[in-house]
Amino acid sequence: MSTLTFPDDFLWGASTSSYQIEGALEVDGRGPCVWDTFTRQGKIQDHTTAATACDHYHRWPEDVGLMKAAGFNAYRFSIAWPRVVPNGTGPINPKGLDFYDRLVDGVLAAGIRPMACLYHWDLPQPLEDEGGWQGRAVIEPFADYARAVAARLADRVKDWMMLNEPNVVAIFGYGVGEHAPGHHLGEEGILRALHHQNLAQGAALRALAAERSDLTLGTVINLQPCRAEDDKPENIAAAQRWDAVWNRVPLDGLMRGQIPPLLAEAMKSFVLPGDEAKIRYPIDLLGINYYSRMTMKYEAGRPFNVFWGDAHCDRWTFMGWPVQPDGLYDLLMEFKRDYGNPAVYIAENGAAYDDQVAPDGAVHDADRVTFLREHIGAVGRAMADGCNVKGYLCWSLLDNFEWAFGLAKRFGIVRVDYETLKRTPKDSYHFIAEVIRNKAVTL
Ligand code: IFM
Repeated sequence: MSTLTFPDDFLWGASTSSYQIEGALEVDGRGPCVWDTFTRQGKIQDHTTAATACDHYHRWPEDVGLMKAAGFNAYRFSIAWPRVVPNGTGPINPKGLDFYDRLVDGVLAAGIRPMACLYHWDLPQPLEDEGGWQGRAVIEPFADYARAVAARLADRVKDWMMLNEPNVVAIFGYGVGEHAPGHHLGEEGILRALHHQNLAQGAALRALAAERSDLTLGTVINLQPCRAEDDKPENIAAAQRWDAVWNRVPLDGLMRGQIPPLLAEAMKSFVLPGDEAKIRYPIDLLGINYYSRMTMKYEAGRPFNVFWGDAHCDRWTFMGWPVQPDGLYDLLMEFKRDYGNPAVYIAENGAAYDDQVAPDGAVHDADRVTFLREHIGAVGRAMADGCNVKGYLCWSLLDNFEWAFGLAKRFGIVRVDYETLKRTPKDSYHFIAEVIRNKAVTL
């Protein structure tokens, strides 16, 4: 057994996103978003919707109480763009901002640092109707929305994340149609969506920096180490291509103002002169989401001729994702080596399992406890080896609407009964509370 300790000022908590937990989709002037449309089109596997989800919109005081009781000192949540600007552009909806105003006051009163993310996938439908992330019409509205939110909240919220996982939006939303808005636009659609999110992010970062100088500005990217399945040249090349798309377009765009050389030709028709300078920004804090590594091989007919899976793993989550805590350690060490060790925090890490309520009324989610222990351990090991990690926020506080999978996949450390909306802290919740109390994890 070994014990890894964490500094006193380490950030501990969880992340959530507006669409996945709030419900109240037609309340207080909220406008429609792409996920409302996608859900109505019958694209959700278990045919559930996010209409109620966890009803966090009304039950947030209870949820903040749960965070406080677990000893959290940080909470990353997202703000719903369609609540604040129902048409995506134009008039602000004060009632939408009122909700986040109350939430932020409640989070602060609980002694928790609110970390706000501006875009966790709920693109206002009117902006999608204008081409969404395929074009530039979204960029200025995003910066305007960022300004409007900051004008109301930045006196109290100091940590601002622009986007969450732009690569997932681009690949699954615009490339292969598995997420909203459901387009099958292939490689070019993916790269366009990535580039325009990068531009919107750059514009919003500059807008917030111009408003106030006391903010910690950043974004959230899910980085996944891409490895070739074997040493066949075509598989090595496939891994390099996918690394360029998945990791480097968002990361090198932001940190270096660079389009990955491997993709320069494919992106040249829509990258305009001066764009590189616009997408680069010296952020203060990067949120890294980590779930697993990706193992790649060549497969013709798929975007970028790449297939990913993982043949080299013996443990899987209920999502079918491999359990690879070493991948998190490797990722942090590689990031330190390649990007000069800037401040990062784990903005999401967690697992869905097929949780059941036991006869004693509790949820004994031993697999999730092991998952969290091993991944927090990987973070601790990377820190002991010099990585500049400031915090660990698990995904997620509550079971929630897992996008195209609906309510069936449960990621929460707190169970939500979707009939009664009763919250039940799982064993993993108590485990995290113990880690926070001890400022240490034992492996
Ligand atoms: O639920 C999602 C979240 O919205 C973004 N990151 C991955 C999570 C699990 O799929």
